[in-house]
Amino acid sequence: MVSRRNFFTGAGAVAVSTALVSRAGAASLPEAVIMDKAATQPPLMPPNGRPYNPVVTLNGWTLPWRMKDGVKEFHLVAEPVVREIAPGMKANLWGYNGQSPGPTIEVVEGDRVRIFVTNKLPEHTSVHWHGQRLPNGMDGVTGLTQPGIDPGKTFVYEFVAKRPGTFMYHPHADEMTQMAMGMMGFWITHPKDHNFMRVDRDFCFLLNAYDIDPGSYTPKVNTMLDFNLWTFNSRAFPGIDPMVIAQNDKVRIRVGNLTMTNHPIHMHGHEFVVTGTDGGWTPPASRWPEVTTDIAVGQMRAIEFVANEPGDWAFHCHKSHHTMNAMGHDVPTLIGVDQREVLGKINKLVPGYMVMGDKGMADMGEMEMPLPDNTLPMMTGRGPFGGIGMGGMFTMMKVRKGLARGDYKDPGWYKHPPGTVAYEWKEGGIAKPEPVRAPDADRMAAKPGEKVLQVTKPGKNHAH
Ligand SMILES: [Cu+2]
Repeated sequence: MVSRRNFFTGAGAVAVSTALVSRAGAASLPEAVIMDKAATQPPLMPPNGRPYNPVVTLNGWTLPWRMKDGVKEFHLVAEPVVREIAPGMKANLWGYNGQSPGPTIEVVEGDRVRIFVTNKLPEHTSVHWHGQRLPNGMDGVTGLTQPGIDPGKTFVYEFVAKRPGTFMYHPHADEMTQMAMGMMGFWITHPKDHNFMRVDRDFCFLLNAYDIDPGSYTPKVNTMLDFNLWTFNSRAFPGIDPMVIAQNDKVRIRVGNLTMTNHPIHMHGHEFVVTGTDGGWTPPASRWPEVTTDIAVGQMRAIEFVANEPGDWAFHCHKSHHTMNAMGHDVPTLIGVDQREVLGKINKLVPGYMVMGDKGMADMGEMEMPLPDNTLPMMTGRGPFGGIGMGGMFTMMKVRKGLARGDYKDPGWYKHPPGTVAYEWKEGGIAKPEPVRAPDADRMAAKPGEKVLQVTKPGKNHAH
């Protein structure tokens, strides 16, 4: 972590210290800690206050606080930030304390919390504490419950964290712009009894989305649906860290959705139950096992399971366009279209033009096509067996035997026990045996060279 105060240390620090101390003393603002890394930070063990089991924010961090007369004091700074979406691509976003999303705030049920919010954006803002029980005037809706926080001003929010559970924070001020630019963060209120619904690993992240043209850095804020970067905590795979888990750990994953559409979040290898929603913990009798849960806009879900199957298990949004990076859209479907003749003609006009997508799009993931600077290829993640063919809202749960408690280091690729990986079939040493098929199978399959794709333009053959 980088402290803003670090700027004042070193030579000359003594000379100016008196002035700084008296100014800080008068203002009494807690330090605004900033983060300069997009990597997942280790859980922040509470240095004071009541004990709790901290969460791990995927590609994020938890904001340290100051304890003052029994009140937990935090300092959020709303400001423009540069966020690395994945190695090779950075975005000009707005966020808090150096990153977008902002830091996770962790408190305990019953804590009195005071949050100082300093606005370093070029326009007014506010912070709404999504899901909290609090005095109406602390709810952060510009114009309705408070005036906007003008650039350069600091506002104070103060309330008791009454209900334990999973929350978010975001502006209610020019929100179409400010949320499209990445202003959001996670909030966890831990239960007073730190053994209540205790888990071994507790992960959290937000679903968000951006529309950034290939080669540019700043999101288009007027986009309503057609986003091209689908992200977990403003990171796109392969920029998203894996969730590292010890075998047989009880695991909770908390997800909040601040995009403009729903996301069916899907887990491989295990079943889970939804143990928490925006409104709190679900009654145990209301839970059922599933492997996908749909998270609507503005919702939070906490899912739980025992990670007893070792491996590298995929964890992703099941909308297939959401596991693609930019360039995934506005590409015509050319499957089955033989472009060789066209290619010859185009090459006379545009030397080096490439045929794309006539056998599907998989080849586009690894294509040696020149991309504009600061652009992520559609699907760049590589695994031990080759290209993973996904980007966007995708990561892995790496479940390993014998990991120490608190060890979140990437353990590398899973080493499969012998005989447990899908393999190529060979018959008598022949790698590509002709499959035996029913006598009339040929009648149903397309013959080589046969025209199987017919495009009918709507309107031509329609009576209306
Ligand atoms: Cu999705």
